Amino acid sequence: MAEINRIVILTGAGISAESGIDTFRSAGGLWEQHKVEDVATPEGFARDPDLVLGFYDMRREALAKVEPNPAHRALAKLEAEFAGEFLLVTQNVDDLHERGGSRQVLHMHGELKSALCTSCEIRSPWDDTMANRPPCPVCQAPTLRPDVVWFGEMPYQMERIYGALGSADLFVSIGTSGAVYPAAGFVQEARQSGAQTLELNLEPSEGTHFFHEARHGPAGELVPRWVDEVLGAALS
Ligand code: BV8
Repeated sequence: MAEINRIVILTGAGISAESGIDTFRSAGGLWEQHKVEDVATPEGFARDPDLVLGFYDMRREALAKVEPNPAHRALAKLEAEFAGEFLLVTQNVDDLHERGGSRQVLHMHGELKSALCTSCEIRSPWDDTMANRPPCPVCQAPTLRPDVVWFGEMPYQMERIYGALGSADLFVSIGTSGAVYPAAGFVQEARQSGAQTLELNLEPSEGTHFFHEARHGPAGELVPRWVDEVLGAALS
């Protein structure tokens, strides 16, 4: 294995599937239960805020019923023990990476446990409902929305992500279908700057042909094994 000093990891809904959180595109998945344009767009929120706030209240409450799995914990171990630079970017809005022990998690699509006030535009940690229009903890206006990135909105911290992709030695994509941009384009960005690229996913993703290597199976098995390899190689 070539010298690896800078690792960028991208995760998607597949890493939380074994914890019992629905993925989006699987049979019976979130996007089969709810129309994307109704619950995950600014237009949908303007049209029916009760529906959207209720949708995210349901997902926030469900977090109390799930636990991180071995894949989350393995990435926390890699962060703690890898001597080089490490950036974990997730498309997930759940808090299982943090509860699995990860300290630095870049939520490019936002977080369920954060509220964004559309009056003062300040974000506040949030672990309650929003459909009842609670007051903003800062300006008291009853104008909180989920602090998540909806379709058509700009994902968070894109400069930092592109910067890390531009200098990565290794880019690893875990549990994502590669269907949503700009995240789905990261593998090409990383390759263009000379990084090795690896896909760990239950099945080939839409972008599987862009990766140097792809391993298919459950993240709960693939990720701990891969992390031991990286940490093992670092020791030899
Ligand atoms: C934007 C938050 C401007 C809310 C989400 C270029 C081409 C075409 C379209 C576009 C384009 N650029 C932009 C677009 C439009 C759009 C887009 O991509 N549309 C798609 C549908 C075609 N993108 C946007 O609107 C983005 N904004 O572009 O702004 C801009 C322009 C330039 C530069 C910057 C910005 C904003 C998109 C974000 C929307 N918000 N989430 C919420 O969560 O409710 S997206 C949401 O869906 C997730 O965050 C995630 O990103 C996506 C779901 O994907 P996955 O996580 O991969 O989940 P999925 O179910 O699809 O797949 C799961 C995978 O896991 C499967 O492969 C399965 O095999 C695997 N798996 C299952 N079990 C396991 C497993 N793997 C391992 N182990 C298991 N046990």
